[in-house]
This record gives sequence, structure tokens and C-alpha cells, in this order.
Amino acid sequence: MALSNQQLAAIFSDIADRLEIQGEVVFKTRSYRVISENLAALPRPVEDIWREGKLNEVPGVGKAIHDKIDELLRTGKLEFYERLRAEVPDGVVDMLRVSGLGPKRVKEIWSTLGVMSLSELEAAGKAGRLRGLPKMGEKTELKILAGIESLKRRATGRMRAGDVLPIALQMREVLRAAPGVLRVEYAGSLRRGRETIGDLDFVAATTDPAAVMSLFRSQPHIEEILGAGETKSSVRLQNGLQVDLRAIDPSVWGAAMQYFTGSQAHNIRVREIAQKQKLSLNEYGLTAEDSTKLTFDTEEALYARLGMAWIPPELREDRGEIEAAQSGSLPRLITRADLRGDLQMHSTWSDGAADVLTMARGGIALGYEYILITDHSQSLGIANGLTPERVRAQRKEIDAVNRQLAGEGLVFRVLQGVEVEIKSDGAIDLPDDMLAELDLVQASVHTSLAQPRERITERALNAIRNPHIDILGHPSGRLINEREGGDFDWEALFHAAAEHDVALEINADPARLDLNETHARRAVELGCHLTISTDAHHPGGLNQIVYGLSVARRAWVTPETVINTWPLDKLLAWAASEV
Ligand code: DGT
Ligand code: CA
Ligand code: CA
Ligand code: ZN
Repeated sequence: MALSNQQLAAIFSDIADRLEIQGEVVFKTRSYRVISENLAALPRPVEDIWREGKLNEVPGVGKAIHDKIDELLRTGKLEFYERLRAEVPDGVVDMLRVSGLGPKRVKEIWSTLGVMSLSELEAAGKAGRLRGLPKMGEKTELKILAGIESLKRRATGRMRAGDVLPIALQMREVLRAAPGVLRVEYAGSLRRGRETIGDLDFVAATTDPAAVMSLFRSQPHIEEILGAGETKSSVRLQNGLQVDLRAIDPSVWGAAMQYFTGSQAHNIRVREIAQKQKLSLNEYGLTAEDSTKLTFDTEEALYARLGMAWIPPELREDRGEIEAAQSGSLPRLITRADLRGDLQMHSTWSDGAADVLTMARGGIALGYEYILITDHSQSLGIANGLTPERVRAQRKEIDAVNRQLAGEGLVFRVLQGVEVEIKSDGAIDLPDDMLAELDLVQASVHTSLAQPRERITERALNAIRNPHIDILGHPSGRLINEREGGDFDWEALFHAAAEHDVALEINADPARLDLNETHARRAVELGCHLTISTDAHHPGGLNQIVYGLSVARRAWVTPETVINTWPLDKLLAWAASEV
């Protein structure tokens, strides 16, 4: 197994990071830093030097380092490093990238708050939980949040939908209050439900364009006005987000929404269809060869004129939707109303912020019939994971909550599950007889995401083959704009999931959206069932289901594929059948 100098250097600096997070004193990790730098600067492949038996001549190589390089070059891995990676999660190491965060603070945040990723760090900061830690105040907390924001931007230059939608909804309310305005909607990628957003596009139907334009440009939190026309303005907000507004006449609402919703690829196809009928299409509608103008106040009317059914925005990517709309075979996409429950959430039994009853009330408020509590299992010790004893204790509390809700006359069931850890060697973190006692079992990978393809795939397959495991949670482990997911063999994974009927989660957390839309579509093609669940850590988190639904809709998912659209009886019967 060939390892480049750069790869070896990265391993040693990672070792130093992880040791320091564990509390190792800097002078003891210094030899790893030194060898990392020396390897990176070495003019020859260290592998050649090793073959010549001259490793000891490389500056910074003592006995301990010698043996480690030797093991790495002989076997392609290092036992010591593997152990360290299992002990300190990758997400914790990621936190070091935030300016202002060193190993001491990261350790403090990890061990006291159970925070294990940049997104959890962000959530803790936003909830004001960092400022209570030793030697930290509100100012440090804000600095950390700003540091995370800048890391996220650097990743793609696009913002997560979860950071844009709340701004869009608030701005829409403001703009709707302008005099003369009849309708305001966001269009573009946000309306199409994409996971990240380049810029935000608004369309306003109004009889008084000047009024809505001046209101738009006078909102708070604007950093710069990029354009100020009579019917078109652009601004950049303080958080870096660009927002465009178009004012149009109410009579052309349908054509304008169609045009500004995009995608560009979809619009090109629609324009071609118009051209075949000797019509030209723009944001104001259709124009015939004799210059007659056709206006459309709804999108339905425009698509119908061109011989198509109305196409849900999430499908408008030129991935077969045009043909389906022409032949009347568009899928009946899943909606919010199809969901009867949420199958992933945490409570105070592990790293959640609310108790079981509070989470249940949250589910009831959303009109659900059931929720599944999936607290972490024991090996994630810092997230206060469940031991078998604590699983049984939690069952008592869940039973009591169910009795209380039934006593109130509510038809609602709290189910007991677990998010059981798939350990770095593929072992499942709770014994089979324990898993058998639970209503549904979800298994997830959280550690050692950087394992090579075969190894990490085998871990997931091991979970899929376990007859007690029903759901594979956030299968890739990616965090949008933050870290890549594992290098899984997706085809093998989907075939196995279909064969053993393990449902794959679309995790609705806007930082995860995992499975992503491409994988979700392929999984369904291969016969897999899905879940769409929030991974909520407090009742408000249950509302994030909308982001998961967007992914599912963009993946052409219909309700029957998704197990949390099923009635409770069907769901439990499915979980009980062991494939
Ligand atoms: P984004 O902003 O990168 O997340 O993606 P979109 O799809 O929101 O793209 P954007 O903001 O550039 O444009 C909004 C929609 O306007 C786009 O989806 C299609 C439509 N559109 C129609 N004609 C054009 C054109 O000539 N240029 C661009 N850029 N967009 C056009
Ligand atoms: Ca846009
Ligand atoms: Ca735009
Ligand atoms: Zn998880």
C-alpha cells in the first residue's frame, strides 16, 4: 500500500490533534508535529528511504516514530492511529478548524456538552450553551459562531437551505405588506428545494413596483445595494446572502414564477417545446409569430398551453420531468400530510434537550400518530449513550408517557428505538437480545468516516444483515459544507438494504440531508424503503422535516415507499418481520 509523504504527514498531524484533544501535553505531541512537517518537506518519497532501511536518517525519526512509519508502509494502517480515531470522533477534530478554538476548548466543549461536530457546535452556540463554560463568555461564543459561518462559506460559496429559508419566509412577510402588492413568493433554487442556495430570488406581483422596490431596499441587515431598478433590485445581506427581487404585473404571475423558478436546464427544454409550436417564451409569457402576446396568471395555464401537466418545482431539473408531464405520468410526490410520524429524535436520555413527554407533545402538535425515540447507544460515551440497563429504564418512562397520553384521550404512541452505534470494526454497540426488545432499531455510523471504501462498506453491510436492525440512519455521514461522507459502495449497500428490507433514512437535518437526492432516487429504483426523519434534539427540531421532504420530492419519492407514512400497525408488523 503506497502512502505518499503528504498522506503520512497528514496522519501524524492528525495524531497530534487527537492526542491534544484527549489532554496530552503539547511537549509530548511535539514529535508528531515535527515529523509531520519534516515528511511534508522531504524531497524524496519516504517509502524509498524505508525500503533502503534508512528511515532513521530522516530528521525527527526516533524509535517510536520509526515503528509507526514502518507499520504504516508495511500494512497501510496503524493500530495506534485506528484506536485514536475511534476514541476521538472526526467531528470533534473538525472543530479545531474554527478560529479561536484550540484543543483545550474543543475537549471542554466535547466532554461537557457532548458536542461532536461543527453543526452541533453551531447549535450549541446559537442556544447560548457555550458561554457557560469555564473561561468563555458571550463574546467568545459569538466569535466561534462567526468562525463557523466563515468555514461553511469557504466550502462551496453556497448557503445551506436551512440557513436561507427562515430569512426568506420573514422577508416574504415584509414584502407582502407593501402597498399595491398582490402576491410575493420566493422562486429559484429555494423553491425547487435544493440543499444549498446560491442566491435568493423573489417575485412580487404588484400594481405599484416602486413601493415594493423601495421597501425591499430599506430592510435592516442589508450590507450593500447591488442594483436598484424600477422593477428589479438586488441586495447583499450582512451574512453574505444575495437577494434579488423582480416586480411584475399580476397578469403575468404564472409566466414569471415559471421563468424565475428555473432551473435553467428545465427552462431551456420548456423554451424548445414552445419554439416547436412557433411560440417564444420569456418571463412575461408566450409570443406568437404575428406578435400576439399570451399572458398566464398561473403556472398551470402556461404548462397546459404547451401540452404539459403542471410540474412540481422540485422536479424541474430536466431529469425526465418534461417527458412525464407530456405523457401524464408525473409521480404523486410525497407531501407533509402523508407523514404519520417521525422516526429519529433524541431525548435527555442521551444528548437531546427535552424529555420524552416534551418530544411527544411536539409530535402531537404536528398532527403525528407516533414518534420513535432513538437515543444514542453506549459507545458514544460523551453523548451519554444508553447501556442495556438504561435502555430498560427508558422503556419504563416511555410506557408511563404512553399511559399518560392515553389517559388524556390522545391516539398517539411513543415508540422506543435506539440509534445504535456501528463501531469502527463493524460491531453493533448493543447485544442482539437487547435490540430485540425495542420497537424499531436504527443503526448509524458516526466515527472513522475516513475508512477505505471496502472497510466502511462492510461496516454498513454488517448492520444491514443484522435481523434486528430496521433503519440505517444518515447513511453517508456527510455534513453539508463541512465534511464529506464516507466512501461507501452505494450500489452494494442499496442492493443489500433492499434484500434485507432495511429502510434508509433521509435525515432532514439541513446540515445532513443524508441520503442526498441522487442516492435516494437510486435506492428507491433498487427497491429500498426509506424513512424521512428529523434527528431532532428538541421539539422545535421536528419542524425541520420540510428539508427532508424536499430531498425526497427531488428524488421522485412517492408516499408508499416511506415507512413513516404507514399506519402504526403496518409499521410495527414490518419491523417485527425479520429479513
Ligand atoms: P442558485 O441561485 O445558484 O441556487 O440557483 P437558481 O436556480 O436560483 O439560479 P439563479 O438565481 O441564477 O436564477 C433563478 C432562476 O431564473 C433560474 O433557476 C432560471 C431563471 N433564469 C431564466 N433565465 C435565466 C438566465 O438567462 N440566466 C440566469 N442566471 N437565470 C435565468
Ligand atoms: Ca437563486
Ligand atoms: Ca438570482
Ligand atoms: Zn446520528
